[in-house]
Amino acid sequence: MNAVPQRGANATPGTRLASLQQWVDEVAALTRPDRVVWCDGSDAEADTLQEAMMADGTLLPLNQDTHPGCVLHRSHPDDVARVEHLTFVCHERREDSGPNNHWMAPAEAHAKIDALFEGCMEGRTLYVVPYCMGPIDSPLARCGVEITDSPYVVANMRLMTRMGAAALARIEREGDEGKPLVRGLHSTGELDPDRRFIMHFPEELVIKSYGSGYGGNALLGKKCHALRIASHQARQEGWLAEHMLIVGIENPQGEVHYVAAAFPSACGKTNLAMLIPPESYREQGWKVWTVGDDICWMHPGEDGRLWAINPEAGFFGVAPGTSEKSNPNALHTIGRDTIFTNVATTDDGQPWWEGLDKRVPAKDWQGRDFDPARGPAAHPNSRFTVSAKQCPTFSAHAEDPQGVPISAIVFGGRRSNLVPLVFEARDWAHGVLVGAAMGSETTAAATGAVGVMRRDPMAMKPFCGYGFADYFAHWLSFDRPGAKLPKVFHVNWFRKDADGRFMWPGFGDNLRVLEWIIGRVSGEAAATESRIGHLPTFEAIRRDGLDIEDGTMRELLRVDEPGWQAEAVEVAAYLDELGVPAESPLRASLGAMA
Ligand code: GTP
Ligand code: SPV
Ligand code: MN
Repeated sequence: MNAVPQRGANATPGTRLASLQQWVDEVAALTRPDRVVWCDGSDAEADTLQEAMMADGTLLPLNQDTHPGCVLHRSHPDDVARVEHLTFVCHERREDSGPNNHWMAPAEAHAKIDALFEGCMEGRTLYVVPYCMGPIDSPLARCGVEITDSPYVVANMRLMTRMGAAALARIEREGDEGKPLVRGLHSTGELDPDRRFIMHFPEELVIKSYGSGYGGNALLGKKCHALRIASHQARQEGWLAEHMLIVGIENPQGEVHYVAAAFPSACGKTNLAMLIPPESYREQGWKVWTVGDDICWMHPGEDGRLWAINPEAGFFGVAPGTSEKSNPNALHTIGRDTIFTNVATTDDGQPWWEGLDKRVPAKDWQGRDFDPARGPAAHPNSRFTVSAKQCPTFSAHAEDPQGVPISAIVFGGRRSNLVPLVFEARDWAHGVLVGAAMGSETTAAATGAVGVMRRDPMAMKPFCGYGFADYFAHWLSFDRPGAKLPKVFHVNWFRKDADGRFMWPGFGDNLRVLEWIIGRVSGEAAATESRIGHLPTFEAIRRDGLDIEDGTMRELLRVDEPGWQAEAVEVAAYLDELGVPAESPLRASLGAMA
Protein backbone atom coordinates (compact mmCIF):
# COMPACT_ATOMS: atom_id res chain seq x y z
CA MET A 1 0.00 0.00 0.00
CA ASN A 2 1.24 3.47 -0.77
CA ALA A 3 1.22 6.34 1.66
CA VAL A 4 -0.94 8.88 -0.08
CA PRO A 5 -1.04 12.28 1.64
CA GLN A 6 -4.67 13.07 2.23
CA ARG A 7 -5.92 16.34 0.78
CA GLY A 8 -9.40 16.25 2.26
CA ALA A 9 -11.29 19.00 4.04
CA ASN A 10 -9.54 18.44 7.35
CA ALA A 11 -6.01 17.83 6.16
CA THR A 12 -3.24 20.13 5.05
CA PRO A 13 -1.23 18.72 2.18
CA GLY A 14 2.10 18.73 3.98
CA THR A 15 4.79 21.29 4.59
CA ARG A 16 7.02 23.61 2.60
CA LEU A 17 9.84 22.69 5.01
CA ALA A 18 11.75 20.16 2.93
CA SER A 19 13.58 18.52 5.84
CA LEU A 20 10.30 17.89 7.66
CA GLN A 21 8.52 16.63 4.55
CA GLN A 22 11.42 14.29 3.89
CA TRP A 23 11.30 12.83 7.42
CA VAL A 24 7.55 12.24 7.18
CA ASP A 25 8.03 10.55 3.79
CA GLU A 26 10.78 8.34 5.22
CA VAL A 27 8.65 7.33 8.20
CA ALA A 28 5.71 6.59 5.88
CA ALA A 29 7.96 4.41 3.75
CA LEU A 30 9.06 2.48 6.86
CA THR A 31 5.68 2.14 8.58
CA ARG A 32 3.49 1.85 5.41
CA PRO A 33 0.25 3.53 6.60
CA ASP A 34 -2.89 3.53 4.43
CA ARG A 35 -3.16 7.30 4.70
CA VAL A 36 -1.14 10.28 5.91
CA VAL A 37 -3.02 13.11 7.64
CA TRP A 38 -1.39 16.40 8.61
CA CYS A 39 -3.27 17.66 11.68
CA ASP A 40 -4.35 21.31 11.65
CA GLY A 41 -5.79 21.35 15.17
CA SER A 42 -9.20 22.63 13.99
CA ASP A 43 -12.51 21.86 15.72
CA ALA A 44 -13.73 20.14 12.55
CA GLU A 45 -10.73 17.83 12.58
CA ALA A 46 -11.23 17.03 16.27
CA ASP A 47 -14.94 16.27 15.68
CA THR A 48 -14.18 13.94 12.77
CA LEU A 49 -11.55 12.09 14.82
CA GLN A 50 -13.85 11.79 17.81
CA GLU A 51 -16.70 10.42 15.69
CA ALA A 52 -14.39 7.77 14.27
CA MET A 53 -13.15 6.82 17.76
CA MET A 54 -16.72 6.60 19.07
CA ALA A 55 -17.63 4.39 16.12
CA ASP A 56 -14.79 1.92 16.68
CA GLY A 57 -15.02 1.87 20.51
CA THR A 58 -11.72 3.66 21.22
CA LEU A 59 -13.87 6.22 23.00
CA LEU A 60 -17.05 5.48 24.92
CA PRO A 61 -19.80 7.95 25.70
CA LEU A 62 -20.30 9.32 29.22
CA ASN A 63 -23.43 10.97 30.62
CA GLN A 64 -23.76 14.12 28.52
CA ASP A 65 -26.27 15.76 30.88
CA THR A 66 -23.85 15.74 33.81
CA HIS A 67 -20.58 15.74 31.79
CA PRO A 68 -21.09 17.51 28.44
CA GLY A 69 -18.38 16.80 25.89
CA CYS A 70 -16.73 14.16 28.11
CA VAL A 71 -15.60 10.76 26.84
CA LEU A 72 -14.09 7.60 28.29
CA HIS A 73 -11.13 5.62 27.01
CA ARG A 74 -10.40 2.14 28.35
CA SER A 75 -6.83 1.20 27.61
CA HIS A 76 -5.42 -2.26 27.15
CA PRO A 77 -5.17 -3.63 30.74
CA ASP A 78 -1.38 -4.04 30.34
CA ASP A 79 -0.93 -0.46 29.20
CA VAL A 80 -1.85 1.76 32.13
CA ALA A 81 1.33 3.59 33.23
CA ARG A 82 4.85 4.64 32.30
CA VAL A 83 7.30 1.78 31.79
CA GLU A 84 10.60 2.93 33.26
CA HIS A 85 12.37 -0.40 32.62
CA LEU A 86 11.64 -0.02 28.88
CA THR A 87 12.61 3.66 28.68
CA PHE A 88 16.07 4.43 27.27
CA VAL A 89 18.16 7.57 26.95
CA CYS A 90 20.66 6.89 24.17
CA HIS A 91 23.53 9.34 24.13
CA GLU A 92 26.49 8.37 21.94
CA ARG A 93 28.57 7.90 25.07
CA ARG A 94 27.08 5.74 27.81
CA GLU A 95 28.45 7.98 30.58
CA ASP A 96 26.47 10.95 29.22
CA SER A 97 23.21 9.12 30.03
CA GLY A 98 24.40 8.51 33.59
CA PRO A 99 23.67 5.66 35.98
CA ASN A 100 20.15 7.09 36.39
CA ASN A 101 19.09 6.05 32.86
CA HIS A 102 18.84 2.85 30.88
CA TRP A 103 21.19 3.12 27.92
CA MET A 104 21.69 1.46 24.57
CA ALA A 105 24.11 2.52 21.84
CA PRO A 106 22.11 4.75 19.45
CA ALA A 107 22.76 2.57 16.39
CA GLU A 108 21.62 -0.55 18.22
CA ALA A 109 18.58 1.25 19.67
CA HIS A 110 17.50 2.58 16.25
CA ALA A 111 17.90 -0.88 14.69
CA LYS A 112 15.92 -2.54 17.45
CA ILE A 113 12.98 -0.15 17.39
CA ASP A 114 12.93 0.43 13.61
CA ALA A 115 12.45 -3.32 13.20
CA LEU A 116 9.26 -2.95 15.24
CA PHE A 117 8.13 0.09 13.22
CA GLU A 118 8.52 -1.70 9.92
CA GLY A 119 5.07 -1.99 8.33
CA CYS A 120 3.40 -1.33 11.70
CA MET A 121 0.94 1.21 10.26
CA GLU A 122 -0.49 -1.04 7.54
CA GLY A 123 -4.25 -0.60 7.64
CA ARG A 124 -3.84 2.49 9.85
CA THR A 125 -3.63 6.25 9.40
CA LEU A 126 -0.39 8.10 10.05
CA TYR A 127 -1.09 11.43 11.75
CA VAL A 128 1.48 14.22 11.60
CA VAL A 129 1.06 16.34 14.74
CA PRO A 130 2.96 19.65 14.79
CA TYR A 131 3.00 21.08 18.31
CA CYS A 132 4.42 23.92 20.33
CA MET A 133 5.45 23.49 23.98
CA GLY A 134 4.79 26.84 25.64
CA PRO A 135 2.82 29.93 24.59
CA ILE A 136 2.89 30.07 20.79
CA ASP A 137 4.46 33.57 20.81
CA SER A 138 6.96 32.87 23.60
CA PRO A 139 10.69 32.96 22.83
CA LEU A 140 11.03 30.29 25.56
CA ALA A 141 8.64 27.87 23.81
CA ARG A 142 9.94 24.96 21.71
CA CYS A 143 8.33 23.05 18.88
CA GLY A 144 8.19 19.46 17.83
CA VAL A 145 6.40 17.14 15.46
CA GLU A 146 4.94 13.83 16.60
CA ILE A 147 4.03 11.18 14.09
CA THR A 148 1.53 8.70 15.55
CA ASP A 149 -0.96 6.09 14.39
CA SER A 150 -3.17 6.67 17.43
CA PRO A 151 -6.16 9.02 17.12
CA TYR A 152 -6.40 8.90 20.95
CA VAL A 153 -2.88 10.37 21.09
CA VAL A 154 -3.89 13.08 18.59
CA ALA A 155 -6.93 13.99 20.70
CA ASN A 156 -4.79 14.17 23.85
CA MET A 157 -2.02 16.18 22.16
CA ARG A 158 -4.67 18.66 21.06
CA LEU A 159 -5.54 19.32 24.72
CA MET A 160 -2.02 19.08 26.16
CA THR A 161 -0.10 21.19 23.60
CA ARG A 162 -0.63 24.03 21.14
CA MET A 163 -1.17 21.67 18.23
CA GLY A 164 -1.85 22.25 14.55
CA ALA A 165 -1.58 25.02 11.99
CA ALA A 166 -0.09 27.73 14.25
CA ALA A 167 2.59 25.35 15.49
CA LEU A 168 3.41 24.26 11.93
CA ALA A 169 3.72 27.91 10.87
CA ARG A 170 6.23 28.53 13.69
CA ILE A 171 8.09 25.32 12.82
CA GLU A 172 8.39 26.40 9.18
CA ARG A 173 9.58 29.88 10.19
CA GLU A 174 12.15 28.42 12.56
CA GLY A 175 13.14 25.87 9.96
CA ASP A 176 13.99 28.73 7.58
CA GLU A 177 16.31 30.09 10.31
CA GLY A 178 17.92 26.68 10.71
CA LYS A 179 16.56 26.14 14.22
CA PRO A 180 16.39 22.50 15.31
CA LEU A 181 13.11 20.63 15.68
CA VAL A 182 12.30 17.71 17.99
CA ARG A 183 11.00 14.76 15.99
CA GLY A 184 8.98 12.02 17.66
CA LEU A 185 7.75 8.79 16.12
CA HIS A 186 5.06 6.82 17.91
CA SER A 187 3.04 3.71 17.16
CA THR A 188 0.78 1.80 19.51
CA GLY A 189 2.01 -1.34 17.74
CA GLU A 190 0.41 -4.47 19.18
CA LEU A 191 0.30 -3.14 22.80
CA ASP A 192 2.42 -6.15 23.73
CA PRO A 193 4.51 -5.37 26.82
CA ASP A 194 7.27 -7.53 25.30
CA ARG A 195 7.36 -5.37 22.17
CA ARG A 196 7.45 -1.96 23.84
CA PHE A 197 10.22 0.66 23.99
CA ILE A 198 10.40 4.38 24.74
CA MET A 199 13.69 5.61 23.27
CA HIS A 200 15.35 9.01 23.31
CA PHE A 201 18.25 10.23 21.19
CA PRO A 202 19.10 13.61 22.77
CA GLU A 203 21.94 14.42 20.38
CA GLU A 204 19.62 13.93 17.38
CA LEU A 205 16.57 15.50 19.11
CA VAL A 206 14.70 12.30 18.21
CA ILE A 207 12.17 10.23 20.20
CA LYS A 208 10.87 6.80 19.20
CA SER A 209 8.09 5.13 21.13
CA TYR A 210 6.51 1.79 20.29
CA GLY A 211 3.88 -0.45 21.85
CA SER A 212 2.07 1.80 24.33
CA GLY A 213 -0.76 4.32 24.09
CA TYR A 214 -0.38 5.56 27.68
CA GLY A 215 0.19 9.30 28.29
CA GLY A 216 3.79 9.46 29.48
CA ASN A 217 4.83 6.84 26.92
CA ALA A 218 2.87 8.15 23.94
CA LEU A 219 2.16 11.90 24.24
CA LEU A 220 5.70 12.64 23.16
CA GLY A 221 5.52 16.39 23.78
CA LYS A 222 5.19 15.74 27.51
CA LYS A 223 7.79 13.69 29.41
CA CYS A 224 9.82 12.61 26.36
CA HIS A 225 10.27 16.08 24.82
CA ALA A 226 9.53 18.64 27.55
CA LEU A 227 11.63 16.81 30.16
CA ARG A 228 14.07 14.24 28.75
CA ILE A 229 15.09 16.01 25.53
CA ALA A 230 14.54 19.53 26.91
CA SER A 231 16.65 18.90 30.04
CA HIS A 232 19.54 17.96 27.73
CA GLN A 233 19.04 21.13 25.66
CA ALA A 234 18.61 23.21 28.81
CA ARG A 235 21.97 22.05 30.12
CA GLN A 236 23.67 23.08 26.89
CA GLU A 237 21.87 26.43 26.74
CA GLY A 238 21.84 27.46 30.41
CA TRP A 239 18.27 26.91 31.57
CA LEU A 240 16.27 24.28 33.48
CA ALA A 241 13.54 21.85 32.34
CA GLU A 242 11.89 20.48 35.47
CA HIS A 243 9.11 18.18 36.74
CA MET A 244 7.47 21.04 38.63
CA LEU A 245 4.13 22.72 39.07
CA ILE A 246 3.99 26.52 38.94
CA VAL A 247 1.54 28.33 41.23
CA GLY A 248 0.96 32.00 42.06
CA ILE A 249 0.14 32.83 45.71
CA GLU A 250 -1.61 36.17 46.18
CA ASN A 251 -1.53 37.62 49.70
CA PRO A 252 -4.12 40.01 51.17
CA GLN A 253 -1.96 42.95 49.99
CA GLY A 254 -2.43 41.74 46.42
CA GLU A 255 1.22 40.73 45.94
CA VAL A 256 1.68 37.51 43.95
CA HIS A 257 4.65 35.21 44.59
CA TYR A 258 5.21 32.40 42.11
CA VAL A 259 6.35 29.07 43.51
CA ALA A 260 7.71 26.12 41.50
CA ALA A 261 7.47 22.74 43.19
CA ALA A 262 8.92 19.34 42.26
CA PHE A 263 7.11 16.32 43.71
CA PRO A 264 7.43 12.85 42.17
CA SER A 265 4.65 11.38 40.04
CA ALA A 266 1.30 11.19 41.85
CA CYS A 267 2.67 13.08 44.89
CA GLY A 268 0.54 16.21 44.81
CA LYS A 269 1.60 18.65 42.05
CA THR A 270 -1.83 19.00 40.45
CA ASN A 271 -3.40 19.42 43.88
CA LEU A 272 -0.98 22.12 45.03
CA ALA A 273 -1.25 23.95 41.71
CA MET A 274 -5.05 24.15 42.05
CA LEU A 275 -5.18 24.72 45.81
CA ILE A 276 -8.21 26.48 47.29
CA PRO A 277 -7.31 28.45 50.45
CA PRO A 278 -8.84 27.46 53.80
CA GLU A 279 -11.87 29.56 54.73
CA SER A 280 -10.05 31.87 57.15
CA TYR A 281 -7.46 32.62 54.45
CA ARG A 282 -10.14 33.22 51.82
CA GLU A 283 -11.83 35.72 54.12
CA GLN A 284 -8.56 37.63 54.43
CA GLY A 285 -8.18 37.80 50.68
CA TRP A 286 -5.63 35.06 49.93
CA LYS A 287 -5.89 33.73 46.36
CA VAL A 288 -4.12 31.00 44.45
CA TRP A 289 -3.45 31.09 40.69
CA THR A 290 -2.63 28.02 38.61
CA VAL A 291 0.12 28.33 36.00
CA GLY A 292 1.08 24.68 35.48
CA ASP A 293 0.72 21.30 37.20
CA ASP A 294 3.55 19.12 35.88
CA ILE A 295 6.37 20.74 33.89
CA CYS A 296 8.27 24.00 34.30
CA TRP A 297 10.92 25.55 32.05
CA MET A 298 12.98 28.15 33.91
CA HIS A 299 15.35 30.67 32.34
CA PRO A 300 17.57 33.20 34.07
CA GLY A 301 16.24 36.67 33.17
CA GLU A 302 18.16 39.89 32.67
CA ASP A 303 17.17 40.87 36.21
CA GLY A 304 18.94 37.78 37.58
CA ARG A 305 15.70 36.07 38.57
CA LEU A 306 14.47 32.75 37.19
CA TRP A 307 11.48 33.15 34.84
CA ALA A 308 9.22 30.17 34.27
CA ILE A 309 6.78 29.02 31.63
CA ASN A 310 4.49 26.02 31.65
CA PRO A 311 5.23 24.28 28.33
CA GLU A 312 1.88 22.48 28.44
CA ALA A 313 -1.61 23.63 27.50
CA GLY A 314 -3.58 21.09 29.52
CA PHE A 315 -3.61 18.80 32.53
CA PHE A 316 -3.10 15.03 32.40
CA GLY A 317 -4.06 14.50 36.01
CA VAL A 318 -4.54 11.63 38.45
CA ALA A 319 -8.28 10.96 38.96
CA PRO A 320 -8.34 8.90 42.20
CA GLY A 321 -8.51 11.09 45.29
CA THR A 322 -9.95 14.06 43.38
CA SER A 323 -13.09 15.24 45.18
CA GLU A 324 -15.16 18.27 46.08
CA LYS A 325 -13.27 18.27 49.38
CA SER A 326 -9.67 17.61 48.21
CA ASN A 327 -9.62 19.52 44.92
CA PRO A 328 -12.90 21.22 43.95
CA ASN A 329 -11.00 23.24 41.37
CA ALA A 330 -9.97 20.13 39.46
CA LEU A 331 -13.53 18.78 39.66
CA HIS A 332 -14.90 21.96 38.10
CA THR A 333 -12.17 21.90 35.46
CA ILE A 334 -13.11 18.36 34.36
CA GLY A 335 -16.87 18.88 34.35
CA ARG A 336 -16.92 19.19 30.55
CA ASP A 337 -14.86 18.47 27.41
CA THR A 338 -12.55 16.02 29.17
CA ILE A 339 -11.06 12.69 28.13
CA PHE A 340 -11.18 10.22 31.03
CA THR A 341 -8.88 7.21 30.83
CA ASN A 342 -9.42 4.03 32.87
CA VAL A 343 -11.93 5.46 35.35
CA ALA A 344 -14.97 3.52 36.55
CA THR A 345 -18.57 4.50 35.69
CA THR A 346 -21.83 4.80 37.63
CA ASP A 347 -25.03 3.15 36.44
CA ASP A 348 -26.05 6.39 34.71
CA GLY A 349 -22.75 6.66 32.85
CA GLN A 350 -20.89 9.21 34.96
CA PRO A 351 -17.15 8.89 35.50
CA TRP A 352 -16.23 7.66 38.97
CA TRP A 353 -13.09 6.87 40.98
CA GLU A 354 -12.08 6.01 44.53
CA GLY A 355 -12.27 9.06 46.77
CA LEU A 356 -14.78 10.95 44.58
CA ASP A 357 -17.89 10.30 46.69
CA LYS A 358 -19.90 7.56 48.41
CA ARG A 359 -21.68 6.25 45.32
CA VAL A 360 -21.04 2.66 44.30
CA PRO A 361 -19.88 2.38 40.68
CA ALA A 362 -21.57 0.03 38.21
CA LYS A 363 -18.61 -0.79 35.93
CA ASP A 364 -14.91 -0.95 36.74
CA TRP A 365 -12.11 0.52 34.60
CA GLN A 366 -12.12 -2.55 32.37
CA GLY A 367 -15.88 -2.32 31.79
CA ARG A 368 -16.70 -5.31 33.98
CA ASP A 369 -19.53 -5.23 36.55
CA PHE A 370 -17.86 -3.75 39.61
CA ASP A 371 -16.73 -6.36 42.12
CA PRO A 372 -14.77 -4.99 45.10
CA ALA A 373 -13.02 -8.36 45.41
CA ARG A 374 -11.12 -7.49 42.22
CA GLY A 375 -9.65 -4.31 43.69
CA PRO A 376 -10.38 -0.65 43.02
CA ALA A 377 -13.07 0.24 40.48
CA ALA A 378 -10.97 2.94 38.82
CA HIS A 379 -7.38 2.10 37.94
CA PRO A 380 -5.11 3.74 40.59
CA ASN A 381 -3.40 5.59 37.71
CA SER A 382 -6.62 6.53 35.92
CA ARG A 383 -6.37 10.05 34.53
CA PHE A 384 -8.20 13.00 33.03
CA THR A 385 -7.01 15.07 30.07
CA VAL A 386 -8.38 18.60 29.93
CA SER A 387 -7.51 22.04 28.61
CA ALA A 388 -5.91 24.30 31.25
CA LYS A 389 -8.22 27.10 30.09
CA GLN A 390 -11.10 25.34 31.86
CA CYS A 391 -9.44 25.70 35.27
CA PRO A 392 -11.32 28.38 37.27
CA THR A 393 -8.04 29.58 38.83
CA PHE A 394 -5.98 29.53 35.61
CA SER A 395 -3.58 32.46 35.98
CA ALA A 396 -3.96 35.52 33.77
CA HIS A 397 -0.15 35.38 33.46
CA ALA A 398 0.08 31.68 32.55
CA GLU A 399 0.55 32.56 28.88
CA ASP A 400 2.87 35.55 29.34
CA PRO A 401 5.61 35.02 26.72
CA GLN A 402 8.39 35.92 29.18
CA GLY A 403 6.98 33.63 31.89
CA VAL A 404 6.53 34.42 35.58
CA PRO A 405 9.33 35.18 38.10
CA ILE A 406 9.95 32.41 40.64
CA SER A 407 10.29 33.38 44.33
CA ALA A 408 10.67 29.92 45.82
CA ILE A 409 11.51 26.40 44.72
CA VAL A 410 9.94 23.61 46.74
CA PHE A 411 11.01 19.97 46.74
CA GLY A 412 8.90 17.25 48.32
CA GLY A 413 8.19 13.57 48.47
CA ARG A 414 5.94 10.96 49.95
CA ARG A 415 7.75 10.12 53.20
CA SER A 416 5.68 8.38 55.87
CA ASN A 417 8.37 9.10 58.45
CA LEU A 418 11.44 11.19 59.30
CA VAL A 419 10.99 14.19 56.99
CA PRO A 420 9.36 17.24 58.66
CA LEU A 421 6.41 19.14 57.23
CA VAL A 422 8.70 21.89 55.91
CA PHE A 423 12.26 23.15 56.12
CA GLU A 424 14.33 25.74 54.27
CA ALA A 425 17.75 25.20 52.74
CA ARG A 426 20.56 27.45 54.01
CA ASP A 427 21.73 28.55 50.56
CA TRP A 428 21.56 27.54 46.89
CA ALA A 429 24.12 24.70 47.12
CA HIS A 430 22.33 23.29 50.15
CA GLY A 431 19.07 23.63 48.22
CA VAL A 432 20.52 21.61 45.35
CA LEU A 433 21.57 18.96 47.87
CA VAL A 434 18.06 18.90 49.35
CA GLY A 435 16.70 18.30 45.83
CA ALA A 436 19.37 15.70 45.05
CA ALA A 437 18.62 13.83 48.28
CA MET A 438 14.87 13.64 47.68
CA GLY A 439 13.25 10.31 48.42
CA SER A 440 9.69 9.19 47.88
CA GLU A 441 7.50 6.11 48.09
CA THR A 442 6.65 4.82 44.61
CA THR A 443 3.13 5.26 43.15
CA ALA A 444 0.95 3.75 40.43
CA ALA A 445 2.16 6.33 37.86
CA ALA A 446 4.82 3.83 36.77
CA THR A 447 4.48 0.05 36.50
CA GLY A 448 6.06 -1.91 39.38
CA ALA A 449 5.70 -2.06 43.15
CA VAL A 450 3.86 0.77 44.93
CA GLY A 451 4.92 2.26 48.30
CA VAL A 452 8.63 1.43 48.03
CA MET A 453 10.92 4.28 49.14
CA ARG A 454 13.41 5.24 46.43
CA ARG A 455 15.68 8.20 45.71
CA ASP A 456 14.07 10.52 43.18
CA PRO A 457 16.27 13.62 42.88
CA MET A 458 14.22 16.71 42.05
CA ALA A 459 11.41 14.28 41.04
CA MET A 460 13.47 13.75 37.86
CA LYS A 461 14.63 10.14 38.30
CA PRO A 462 12.43 8.94 35.43
CA PHE A 463 12.82 12.12 33.36
CA CYS A 464 16.37 13.49 33.36
CA GLY A 465 17.82 13.23 29.85
CA TYR A 466 21.43 12.99 31.06
CA GLY A 467 23.51 11.89 34.04
CA PHE A 468 22.54 13.10 37.49
CA ALA A 469 26.09 14.14 38.48
CA ASP A 470 26.15 16.53 35.49
CA TYR A 471 22.58 17.60 36.28
CA PHE A 472 23.46 18.61 39.85
CA ALA A 473 26.52 20.48 38.56
CA HIS A 474 24.25 22.30 36.10
CA TRP A 475 21.91 23.31 38.92
CA LEU A 476 24.87 24.53 41.00
CA SER A 477 26.07 26.67 38.06
CA PHE A 478 23.10 29.03 38.42
CA ASP A 479 24.71 30.49 41.57
CA ARG A 480 26.80 33.19 39.89
CA PRO A 481 27.36 36.94 40.21
CA GLY A 482 24.17 38.91 39.56
CA ALA A 483 21.87 35.95 40.12
CA LYS A 484 18.80 36.55 42.31
CA LEU A 485 17.92 32.95 42.92
CA PRO A 486 14.75 31.68 44.58
CA LYS A 487 14.97 30.33 48.12
CA VAL A 488 14.75 26.54 48.29
CA PHE A 489 12.46 24.52 50.58
CA HIS A 490 11.44 20.91 51.23
CA VAL A 491 7.93 19.82 52.24
CA ASN A 492 6.30 16.53 53.21
CA TRP A 493 2.49 16.28 53.28
CA PHE A 494 2.61 12.52 53.78
CA ARG A 495 3.92 11.84 57.33
CA LYS A 496 1.92 9.05 58.97
CA ASP A 497 1.19 8.26 62.62
CA ALA A 498 1.53 4.87 64.31
CA ASP A 499 -1.93 3.92 62.99
CA GLY A 500 -0.95 4.71 59.42
CA ARG A 501 -3.03 7.89 59.19
CA PHE A 502 -1.77 11.09 57.56
CA MET A 503 -0.73 13.52 60.32
CA TRP A 504 -1.14 16.67 58.23
CA PRO A 505 -4.53 17.47 56.63
CA GLY A 506 -2.90 18.45 53.34
CA PHE A 507 -4.65 19.85 50.24
CA GLY A 508 -6.07 23.38 50.90
CA ASP A 509 -4.34 23.53 54.27
CA ASN A 510 -0.97 23.30 52.51
CA LEU A 511 -1.40 27.06 51.97
CA ARG A 512 -0.46 27.44 55.65
CA VAL A 513 2.97 26.07 54.77
CA LEU A 514 3.19 28.16 51.59
CA GLU A 515 2.45 31.25 53.70
CA TRP A 516 5.51 30.48 55.82
CA ILE A 517 7.58 29.87 52.70
CA ILE A 518 6.57 33.22 51.21
CA GLY A 519 7.13 34.83 54.59
CA ARG A 520 10.70 33.53 54.51
CA VAL A 521 11.17 34.99 51.02
CA SER A 522 10.00 38.42 52.16
CA GLY A 523 11.94 38.12 55.43
CA GLU A 524 8.92 38.16 57.76
CA ALA A 525 8.50 34.56 58.91
CA ALA A 526 10.29 33.14 61.97
CA ALA A 527 12.61 30.14 61.84
CA THR A 528 14.92 28.11 64.03
CA GLU A 529 18.23 26.53 63.05
CA SER A 530 18.74 22.80 62.74
CA ARG A 531 21.20 20.39 61.14
CA ILE A 532 18.87 20.03 58.13
CA GLY A 533 18.20 23.74 57.61
CA HIS A 534 15.75 26.39 58.87
CA LEU A 535 12.50 25.14 60.39
CA PRO A 536 9.40 27.14 61.30
CA THR A 537 9.12 28.07 64.96
CA PHE A 538 6.20 26.30 66.63
CA GLU A 539 3.95 29.35 66.23
CA ALA A 540 5.06 30.23 62.71
CA ILE A 541 2.58 27.98 60.89
CA ARG A 542 -0.91 29.38 61.40
CA ARG A 543 -3.43 26.91 62.73
CA ASP A 544 -6.60 29.03 63.00
CA GLY A 545 -9.59 26.95 61.97
CA LEU A 546 -7.45 23.82 61.92
CA ASP A 547 -8.08 20.89 64.21
CA ILE A 548 -4.58 19.59 64.88
CA GLU A 549 -3.06 18.88 68.29
CA ASP A 550 0.04 20.62 69.62
CA GLY A 551 1.75 17.24 70.00
CA THR A 552 1.10 16.34 66.34
CA MET A 553 2.35 19.72 65.18
CA ARG A 554 5.51 19.37 67.31
CA GLU A 555 6.13 15.94 65.80
CA LEU A 556 5.62 17.31 62.26
CA LEU A 557 8.29 19.95 62.91
CA ARG A 558 10.73 17.73 64.84
CA VAL A 559 14.19 16.91 63.56
CA ASP A 560 14.95 13.31 64.47
CA GLU A 561 18.72 13.56 64.99
CA PRO A 562 19.70 9.86 64.74
CA GLY A 563 17.24 9.39 61.89
CA TRP A 564 18.86 12.21 59.89
CA GLN A 565 22.34 10.89 60.60
CA ALA A 566 21.31 7.59 59.05
CA GLU A 567 19.67 9.45 56.15
CA ALA A 568 22.91 11.39 55.54
CA VAL A 569 24.86 8.13 55.29
CA GLU A 570 22.37 6.83 52.71
CA VAL A 571 22.49 10.05 50.71
CA ALA A 572 26.31 10.00 50.69
CA ALA A 573 26.24 6.46 49.30
CA TYR A 574 23.70 7.54 46.68
CA LEU A 575 25.87 10.48 45.57
CA ASP A 576 28.78 8.02 45.26
CA GLU A 577 26.63 5.74 43.11
CA LEU A 578 25.79 8.68 40.84
CA GLY A 579 29.44 9.68 40.53
CA VAL A 580 29.14 13.06 42.27
CA PRO A 581 32.77 14.16 42.78
CA ALA A 582 34.29 14.51 46.24
CA GLU A 583 34.93 18.23 45.66
CA SER A 584 31.29 18.98 44.75
CA PRO A 585 29.70 21.63 47.03
CA LEU A 586 26.93 19.06 47.59
CA ARG A 587 29.37 17.09 49.74
CA ALA A 588 30.07 20.07 52.01
CA SER A 589 26.34 20.73 52.37
CA LEU A 590 25.79 17.09 53.24
CA GLY A 591 28.61 17.26 55.77
CA ALA A 592 26.68 19.94 57.67
CA MET A 593 23.75 17.54 57.94
CA ALA A 594 25.67 14.48 59.14
P1 GTP B 1 1.71 13.36 38.21
O1 GTP B 1 0.63 13.85 37.32
O2 GTP B 1 1.81 11.85 38.21
O3 GTP B 1 3.04 13.99 37.98
O4 GTP B 1 1.25 13.61 39.73
P2 GTP B 1 0.98 14.88 40.66
O5 GTP B 1 2.22 15.19 41.42
O6 GTP B 1 0.33 15.98 39.93
O7 GTP B 1 -0.02 14.25 41.76
P3 GTP B 1 -1.51 14.67 42.16
O8 GTP B 1 -1.63 16.09 42.60
O9 GTP B 1 -2.42 14.22 41.09
O10 GTP B 1 -1.75 13.76 43.47
C1 GTP B 1 -1.67 12.37 43.44
C2 GTP B 1 -2.40 11.78 44.63
O11 GTP B 1 -1.92 12.36 45.86
C3 GTP B 1 -3.90 12.03 44.57
O12 GTP B 1 -4.57 10.85 44.90
C4 GTP B 1 -4.11 13.09 45.61
O13 GTP B 1 -5.39 13.01 46.18
C5 GTP B 1 -2.99 12.84 46.64
N1 GTP B 1 -2.59 14.09 47.32
C6 GTP B 1 -2.30 15.27 46.74
N2 GTP B 1 -2.02 16.23 47.64
C7 GTP B 1 -2.12 15.63 48.85
C8 GTP B 1 -1.95 16.09 50.19
O14 GTP B 1 -1.64 17.25 50.47
N3 GTP B 1 -2.13 15.17 51.20
C9 GTP B 1 -2.48 13.87 50.93
N4 GTP B 1 -2.64 13.03 51.95
N5 GTP B 1 -2.65 13.41 49.66
C10 GTP B 1 -2.48 14.26 48.65
C1 SPV C 1 3.84 11.33 35.72
O1 SPV C 1 3.87 10.08 35.75
O2 SPV C 1 4.68 12.03 36.33
C2 SPV C 1 2.77 12.03 34.97
C3 SPV C 1 1.93 11.25 34.10
O3 SPV C 1 2.68 13.25 35.05
S1 SPV C 1 2.75 10.90 32.59
O4 SPV C 1 2.55 12.02 31.69
O5 SPV C 1 2.13 9.71 32.07
O6 SPV C 1 4.16 10.72 32.83
MN1 MN D 1 4.33 14.14 36.20
